[in-house]
Amino acid sequence: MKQTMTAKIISEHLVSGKMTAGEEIGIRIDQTLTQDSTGTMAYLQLEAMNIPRVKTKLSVAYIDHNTLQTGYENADDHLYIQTVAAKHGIVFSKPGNGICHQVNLERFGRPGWTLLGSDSHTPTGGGIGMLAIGAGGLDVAVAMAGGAYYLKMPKVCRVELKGKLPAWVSGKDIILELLRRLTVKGGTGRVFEYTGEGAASLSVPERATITNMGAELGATTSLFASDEKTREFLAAQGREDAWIPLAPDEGVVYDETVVIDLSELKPLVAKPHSPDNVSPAAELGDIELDQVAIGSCTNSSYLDLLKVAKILEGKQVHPRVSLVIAPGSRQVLGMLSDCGALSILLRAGARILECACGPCIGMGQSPKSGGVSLRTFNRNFEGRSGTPDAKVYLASPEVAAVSAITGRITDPYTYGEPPVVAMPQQFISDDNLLVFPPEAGQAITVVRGPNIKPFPLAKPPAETLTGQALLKVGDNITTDHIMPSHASLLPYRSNIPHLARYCFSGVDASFPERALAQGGGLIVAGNNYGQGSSREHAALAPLYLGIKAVIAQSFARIHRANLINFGILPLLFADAADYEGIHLDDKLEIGGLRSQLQTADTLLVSNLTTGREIAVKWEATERERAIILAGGLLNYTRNAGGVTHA
Ligand code: MIC
Ligand code: SF4
Repeated sequence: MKQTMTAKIISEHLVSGKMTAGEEIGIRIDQTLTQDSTGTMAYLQLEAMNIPRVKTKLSVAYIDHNTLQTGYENADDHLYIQTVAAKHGIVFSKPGNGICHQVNLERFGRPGWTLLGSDSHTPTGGGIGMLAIGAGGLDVAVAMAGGAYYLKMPKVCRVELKGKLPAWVSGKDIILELLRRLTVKGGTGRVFEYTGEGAASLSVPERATITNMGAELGATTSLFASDEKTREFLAAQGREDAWIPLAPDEGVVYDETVVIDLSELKPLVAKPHSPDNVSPAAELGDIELDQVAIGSCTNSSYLDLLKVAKILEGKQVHPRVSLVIAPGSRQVLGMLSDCGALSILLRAGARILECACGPCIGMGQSPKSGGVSLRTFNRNFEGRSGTPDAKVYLASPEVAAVSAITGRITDPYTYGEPPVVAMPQQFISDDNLLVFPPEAGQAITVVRGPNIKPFPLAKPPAETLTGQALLKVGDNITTDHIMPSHASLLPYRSNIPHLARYCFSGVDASFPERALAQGGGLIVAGNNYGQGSSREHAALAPLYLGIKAVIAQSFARIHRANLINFGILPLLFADAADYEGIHLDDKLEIGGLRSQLQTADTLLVSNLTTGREIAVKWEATERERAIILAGGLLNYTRNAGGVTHA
């Protein structure tokens, strides 16, 4: 039978289930990655599983998010991760080595392998033909312990890229175009496979920009073929042995097809406050900028920054604008330095930041109040920059560099000839900031500073669920709304009691206090609840506050899995219109819960305040039912006597 690339990789890794779209499948995971803001929790969970060494072919722990060390907390977490990684046979990437997705692509990614990462942008690896999926830290911990990763078999959507990119248009514009067409929920339950002459013509970094931002579509992951360009990229990284060919079978039938004619694309910009709010740069009107930020796991490759340097050569950053540049990895920074591009950037007036996530997650460089920032990043959710009323626009490095000079969002088309850059024959990589784990059997003390706190454990549900609707929110609520993350909160990712005080702080600051006073309750939401990050904290903080269920019109994939993993029920309105029938503070009750959770697909919720009864869907697999009944994935794993090996 003819197969897509997705089907080829999944069938080689399948441990349970049928490969029919929508059915639950379990797959073996070859490689895992964690980063520090989700990693602390993931490793505490791995420790709770009592596994001496990881069972994957390779696991890497990156430090890239929490690198502003304004107190002891982040450094405590780094040392905990470093020592726990050494103990369990995990490679440790020190702070300063770069952003997990960029470094993983350069140094560890392999076409045809599966990668599970505790970060939603793990699909970056799809740029070299890796089936790379983002998940909550607990799912990644289970994979490190040798367990399968369970997901719904996605639909496979072909994105046919026709023609050639015009001058000044690049990979970022392709994914922004897809976001414009399909929106932030358009990719739910899907893998996007990029094919056609346009896909073949893109460089690996451009492919990785596209697969990275597939996360913004809500996609399970995205894939490019592993072709000659991939082989050349891996060879230039000194890793040609990692290359295998991967392509869809000729004539394979896809579940869906989208066609993009590259020659018709223009430089695009996503406007505040959503990555799908996209317009051509030329049609935005006159938007004055206070800041331009170049970097993040989306656009911080050597080729991206070389283009920026060529545009800025001999020019000056506009007096009003602060231009900040965070190279994606030490390899990128080293190469910019060696070829002289770094001096060009400095002379033009750029502020060079550490190779880390930095401003993308509000770790420094928050704009002025009401400030306007143009960024090459992937997310522009309200408040994410650390400045609640800032306006963040997203665009390609080309648009960002030209706009840094003009001081306003500028279509670079008006700017002259585009920069021409070529893929280097050889990347430099010294790997000095990678710490490889010692052989098994050595005595290693895991160091836990005062910032490391135990995490809350869910309890099996009671027979009757009663509680108030403590919060009612609309569509597309992000994990940044649920559990905000910026320089002052990120250091507490291993301290849930502290974090929980800020749960939903930008939406309704009284929520944590009300939830604790009521002994918990429920949340009511619209479509695509929990989009964005993989952070489990968006489930753990509500769990700590006593939230027992979320009733929504639909959920984002990773967040739904996180809710189940931490024993919170994700329920769907059977009739979307019933959303209107629940008001803030209404008292809700679900009777006969435990027995129904086992088999029922529909549950009845009594609104004790209005006297109405509504139906909610409990569309769960057998495994998910068992996890909820056990009170979360850790309890479930313990009851099963440990992780069952894939
Ligand atoms: C993000 O971009 O939102 C993050 C910060 O990388 C998150 C992970 C986290 O919250 O720690 C993600 O994308 O999963
Ligand atoms: Fe880091 Fe931003 Fe990428 Fe998240 S999206 S991994 S914060 S660079």
